[in-house]
Amino acid sequence: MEFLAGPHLDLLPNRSKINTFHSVIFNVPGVYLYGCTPHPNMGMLGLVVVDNNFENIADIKKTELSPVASSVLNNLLEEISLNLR
Ligand SMILES: [Cu+2]
Repeated sequence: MEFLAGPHLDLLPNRSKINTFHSVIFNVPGVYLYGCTPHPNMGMLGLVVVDNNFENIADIKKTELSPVASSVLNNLLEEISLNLR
């Protein structure tokens, strides 16, 4: 996996190795978008919300993705906004 967007991506480790356990400690609050390294544009994406902080959500929405991946991202964003209510 690799991070596609998020606050201070420079502070996070590089993409994971395939079939290897990968752990990340998030020190900066915010929303992080990650994708399966070979297939982010097929929509294999996920979001991590650290410290319930959504300040950078506009940047996440601006991430350039394929039409399929954009639609998956929109669904994920919808889900986290439903969970906020
Ligand atoms: Cu994949």
